[in-house]
Order: sequence, then structure tokens, then C-alpha cells
Amino acid sequence: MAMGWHGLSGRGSRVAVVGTGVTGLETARVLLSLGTEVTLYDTREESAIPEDALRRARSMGCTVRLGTHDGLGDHAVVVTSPGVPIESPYFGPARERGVEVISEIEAAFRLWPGIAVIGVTGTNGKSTTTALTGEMLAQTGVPVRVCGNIGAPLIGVVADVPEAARDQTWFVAEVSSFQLEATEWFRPRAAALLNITDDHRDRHPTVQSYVSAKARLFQRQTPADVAVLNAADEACRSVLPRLRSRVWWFSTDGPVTDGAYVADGCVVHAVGGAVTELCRVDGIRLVGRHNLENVLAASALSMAAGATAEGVQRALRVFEPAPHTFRRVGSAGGVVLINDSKGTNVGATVRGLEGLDGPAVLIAGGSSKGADYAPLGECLARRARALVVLGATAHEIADAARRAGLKCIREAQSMDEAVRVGFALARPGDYLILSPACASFDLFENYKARGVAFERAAAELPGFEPAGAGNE
Ligand code: UMA
Repeated sequence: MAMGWHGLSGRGSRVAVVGTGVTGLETARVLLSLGTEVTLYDTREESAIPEDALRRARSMGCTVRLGTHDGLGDHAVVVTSPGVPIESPYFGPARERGVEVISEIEAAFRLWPGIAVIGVTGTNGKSTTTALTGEMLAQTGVPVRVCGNIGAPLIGVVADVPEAARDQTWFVAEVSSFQLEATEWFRPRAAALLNITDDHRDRHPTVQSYVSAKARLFQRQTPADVAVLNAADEACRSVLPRLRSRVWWFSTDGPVTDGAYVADGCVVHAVGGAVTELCRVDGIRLVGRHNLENVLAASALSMAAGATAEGVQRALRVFEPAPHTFRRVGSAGGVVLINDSKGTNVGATVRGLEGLDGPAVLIAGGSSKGADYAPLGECLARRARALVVLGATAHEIADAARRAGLKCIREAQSMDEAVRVGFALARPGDYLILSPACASFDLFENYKARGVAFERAAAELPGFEPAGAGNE
């Protein structure tokens, strides 16, 4: 095979892949299968890297170089993982030699420039919207793969679709700002920016730099492509002047000219004056107004890719939220229990609380990402009956809530205690919700382990009844 785009593929091309996580290993696998020589780098030393990752890399045929950037600049291109900051001095010597540093989604696009991608980004709601868009297309009968930050890197998913089917397949990819920072030619045919709130302040020094990274999603779109934006989000509206694509809005507050909206209790899609009623809002299984926004965005994206109203309706009837994502786990004594362990930033937690139709007792706290908890405090003062804090950020969150005027605040030392204390404070008709607004790494291995601990403690409450099939 001849050398491919920018030396990424083919015999004789040499590519450096940085990161020995899911992204790095998948990228290496695909490039090796195309005949490329791959050197797998990691900024960390061998002792800090899981043994099985290194074993897999070596058995695939990668040269492995750890704890160094020696030789990085000798490659045609560097493909990096989202966890490695793009501005890191680690890449300095390679850049000085004119070697490009690109992300895995960019590499996928350069290998197969004709692929039809739907990109979904935003601070919150990405995973639900991505999965739901995929379901709407699948229910229409359109060949579709769901991938990206949701778990399976785009590059591997595209590679695994047989060549003959690749051009007919839609790839719905959840995309993070870290991945977008290192893109140049990546061009989704339809793309949504769901919302932007303060997150990842550890990686993005200003909100503007975070917005700019997210807006890269649209940078190569043309008037043949569709950009889907949240009409109620100021930061989303601020990207408008940069767009060349057709713009479809989504809004829970009433009609938009082109896009998806709620009117008279119905989800409606409109484009070029043609209006289609998709379903009644009270027939949607997902809980909360924030999920209604996800439904609208997914409807617009899937309709842009050829979904039918029937396909959208069927998807909304069968779709289940992902575990640990604002999922109703059951009730006890009239208190509804919600596991939103994946609510790992202030915006996600606030969005969830604002979307509920009754008072909440919130369990929050975890490891810090340097966030400002004042907006959470203000939201709690308005909407919560009580707050139970735990973990490393317990006092910071409690202080923010107290300053905003919330009276009932308790501290717990474990998830079991937090659930017991929260339940004792809740009244029938309230929600008891785990939505930590923080990462989990202080007390748990990851957000899943934290969510499992919550569900286990919830099941011990007196009178607990699990949610029925369909999460209702
Ligand atoms: N590494 C370095 N130097 C560094 C940092 C990391 O060499 O400075 C190395 C680590 O040693 C490790 C590797 O990079 O070997 C890990 O790579 P990674 O952190 O990019 O993680 P992956 O395993 O490749 O997973 C990534 C996403 N991770 C991040 O964005 C941090 C996963 O999203 C995603 O599911 C996966 O690719 C598939 O696309 C996770 C996530 O937390 C779930 N995402 C953030 C979020 O959702 O808020 C953005």
C-alpha cells in the first residue's frame, strides 16, 4: 500500500502514538493493521502503567517508549490521547521539527475522509444524546455505530466496519474538548453543541478557551452540513458568527424556525417550513427537563441524517439511560431515588436539579477539579430541601451552600451514611439524588463504583422498591 494521508498509513510510514490507554491502543491496532510502523509512547514510566496494556502493545507489534519523548520528532505524525494536554512541553521538540500532533478522531478522519460522522459535544448530556441519536437512526433502519468518548474510539469502530458498508454507515461520536483541540480536517456532517458550563478548569484556563475548543467541532463544516445548537445557552449562541453550516436550534421554551422544540406538550421538528410532530412530552421515559433538551438535540441530529418520525418515536419508547446517568433506581417511603454518579461537574448537577419537578435532597462531593461551587450553592438554596456532603470537597460545597442560604446541611463519612442521613431528611414526594458535582477518585475507583455504592445503600432503605422495567 502506498503511504496514506500525511504518512498515517501504509508500508514505510512511521507514526508515534502517545498514551497507553484505550485511545492509544486502538489507534495503534488500526495503524498496524494498515501496515504502518507504530511507536507507542507514554509520558509515564513503566511502573505507572498497567502491565496488560504494555503486554498488548508489544504483542501487537508496537515499539514501546516510556517516560521519554526521545525520537518523537522522527515520525511522520504524532497521534495523541485526550488525557495528554496538547500544549504540554512534551510535544515541543517534535513540533520544532515540524511534526504535526493530532488527535485520534482527526487520524480517523484523515484515513477515511468520506465517513459520515455525527459529532456530539457540550459539557453535559453528551453520552445520553449520542446514544439516543444512534437509537433513533437504528430504529429507522439506517446503519449506525455509536462511538467516541462514550467508550469505543472512532478510529477502531470505523476500521471494524467492512469497507463495502463504511460509506453507508453513520458514525455517531461523542466528542470531548480534549479531542477537538487537536483537530484540523475533522468534519462532521451533523454536529451538536449541547451546552457549555464551567468544567475542566484544570485543563482550560478560561471559559473562552473551552468554548473555542468546543467550537472546533464546526470549523470544517460547509453549507451542506448541519450545526445543532441550544437556543437557551449563551455560550452556544456565541459560536454562531463562526459557522458556515446550516443552523438548527433546539429549545424547550417554544418554536424555532429550523430545528426541534417543545410546543403544546409535543416534541416538534421543523425545517424549511415543514413541521413534524414527533411525540408527546409525557410519553418520554427519560426523567427531567435537561433530558428533554437531550431528546430535542438527538431528534434534530438524527433527522439531519435521515431518521423518520416513526424511528424517533420508537427510539423514545425503548431508550434506557446509561447506568449512573440520572437513572431512577427505585423509591422508598414515597422518596424517589436517583443515581447520577456521572454528574461529575457543577453544571451537570445544577442541570439535573433544575430539571426536577419537586424538592431534592442532594448527596454531593468528591475529588476536586478546581471548580467554583457558588452556582451549585445558589441552585441548592432555591431547589433543595437538604444537602449531604462527603469526600474531599465536602467542606467547600457545604460552605457554598451555606453562603447561598441553605440551612439543612450534613456531612457523611461514607456513601452508606450519606444515603441514610439523606433519606431521614427527605419527605414523601422528594427526590434523594446522588449527583456529586465532582470526580470520584478520593473515595472510589471511578464514578461507576460510586454509583454502585449508592444503589447498594439505597436498596437497604426501609420499604425500598426497585424501579420497574423501563426505569419508571
Ligand atoms: N498519559 C500520558 N501523559 C499524561 C496523561 C496521560 O502519557 O499527561 C497517558 C496515561 O499514562 C495513559 C494514557 O495516557 O496511558 C491514558 O489516556 P487517556 O487519559 O487519554 O485515556 P483513554 O484511556 O485513552 O480514554 C479516553 C478518554 N479519556 C479522557 O478523555 C481523559 C475516555 O473518556 C474515552 O472514553 C476514551 O478515550 C475513548 O474515546 C473518559 C473521560 O473521562 C471516560 N472523558 C472526559 C469526560 O467525559 O469528562 C473528557
